[in-house]
Amino acid sequence: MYQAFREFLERELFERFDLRTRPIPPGLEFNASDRGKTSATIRSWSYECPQLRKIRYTYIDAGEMAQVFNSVIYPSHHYDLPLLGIDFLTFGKKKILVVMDFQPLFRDEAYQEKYIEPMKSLRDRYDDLAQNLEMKFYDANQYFSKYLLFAKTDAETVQSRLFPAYQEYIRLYLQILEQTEPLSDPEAIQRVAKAQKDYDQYSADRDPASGLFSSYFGHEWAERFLYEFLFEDAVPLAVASGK
Ligand code: BLA
Repeated sequence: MYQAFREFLERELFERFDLRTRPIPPGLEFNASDRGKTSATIRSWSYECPQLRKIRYTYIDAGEMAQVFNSVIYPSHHYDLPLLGIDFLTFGKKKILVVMDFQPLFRDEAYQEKYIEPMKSLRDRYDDLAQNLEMKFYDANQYFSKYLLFAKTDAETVQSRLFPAYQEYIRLYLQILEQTEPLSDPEAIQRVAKAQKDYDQYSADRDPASGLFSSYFGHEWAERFLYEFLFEDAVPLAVASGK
């Protein structure tokens, strides 16, 4: 269902950047489960280049039970750009939830103006995909912008509306990256590094997918996937609290 989305992202990135494969820890790149009624596979890709220190995307294919495409792009610490976050989920025939955003690292006016306002006209044209739904797991005021796409929708709209919106968001993001001057002040660079690390911790602590990973692939694998791949700069809660 989202394969064309994955292929588009891949093509855009490979055309613009000199990408190298970024290693994925052993055993986490692919897994298959036959625990449920239908079999499920999970496959991940990761790349890097001088401007983007971590590109990762994951596809879960559990046939009609679940189709998931999830991605985060982390710029180099020399760019204070938001992260590009994508989470497209289809469960069964009915439930489709799509989220896409430039996930801000900072919340000051100047930052909003520079990195978030450019999304406005796009978001206005895809108003139907920005439904102001309430967040249960995350806090909309942390690492989400006011122009995020967040919708409960249907398969038809995924093709007719989400696909073009997605392409425009990605192109805009890469265009902003190309126009942004890298930081040179070590303190500014440190601040970005810290904000990106905090994003990983925040996301790992709240990730609504850990139950899903556990149910298909077991708790141990799920924990490794979360803390060694998806959000590798986060430490597990029990460790963080010293237990
Ligand atoms: C929600 N994301 C969800 C849910 C799941 C995932 C299972 C809950 C759906 C429900 O309501 O039942 C799945 N999250 C995943 C998967 C991965 C993951 C499969 O990290 C990893 C492979 N989530 C992101 C990113 C964004 C994001 C990058 O990982 C940003 C665009 C957003 N996901 C997001 C939001 C929700 C969500 C906003 C709704 C959660 C809420 O209500 O608070």
